[in-house]
Amino acid sequence: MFLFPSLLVLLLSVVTASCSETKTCEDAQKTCSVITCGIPVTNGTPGRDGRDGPKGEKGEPGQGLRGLQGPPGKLGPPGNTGPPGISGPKGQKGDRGDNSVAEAKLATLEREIRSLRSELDHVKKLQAFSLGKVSGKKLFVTNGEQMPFAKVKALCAGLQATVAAPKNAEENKAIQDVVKDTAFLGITDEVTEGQFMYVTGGKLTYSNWKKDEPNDYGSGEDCVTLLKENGLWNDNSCTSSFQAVCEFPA
Ligand code: MAN
Ligand code: CA
Ligand code: CA
Repeated sequence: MFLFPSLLVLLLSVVTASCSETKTCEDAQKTCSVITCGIPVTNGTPGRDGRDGPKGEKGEPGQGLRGLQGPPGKLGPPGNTGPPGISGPKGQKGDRGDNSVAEAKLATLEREIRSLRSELDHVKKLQAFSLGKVSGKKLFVTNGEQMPFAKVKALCAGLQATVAAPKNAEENKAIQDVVKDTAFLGITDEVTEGQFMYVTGGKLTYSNWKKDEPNDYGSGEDCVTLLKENGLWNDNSCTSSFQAVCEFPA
């Protein structure tokens, strides 16, 4: 805005200069667009300073000397505990002590073990005899109780035995003879429907199914029972209760 008055003064000076020397004021009126008649024109006072220009680019770094390096910083916190070192070398063997007391105790224990072994052998023979055990043949034992299949498995396992599973007609007859009612056998098709396996592992090598069995009746039957009356097999519900029979190896 304040540039304008200066420009106007300048323009007026030029026009006045070109029109005031040789021509009359009237003549000048014919040729000049701006005319100042009668009043002599002098230059105006200089305008005010313009606004500050934009900030210049950052200068080159100075040539003066750098300041001295400061003092070292404070000591940092201590580091974590390192891993344990490797174990030291093995010590030397100690002196041979007096073993006599320990040796006497050991001799007594060994005598007692021999005696207990002998007594156990005797009890086993008596028990086998009382249960009708025949040498070279499996022993089938029942407590006469009825329970679901899972309980029969647990009961036999607790006796270091397995659920009775006949591998031939003779074993099937031995189980039939020992039970007083329908009993579970250690055979199921729980893994693959229709594929009966021994619970101890492996496919069936002997079976004695009743006519029209197995039929996976109702909501399904994955366990096997032996009928007291004829020794024939029927697939049955594992959650129903039947007599528990365990077998001990021959
Ligand atoms: C009937 C038959 C058998 C089945 C039992 C279930 O005896 O259908 O196949 O296992 O019922 O109680
Ligand atoms: Ca089944
Ligand atoms: Ca059935």
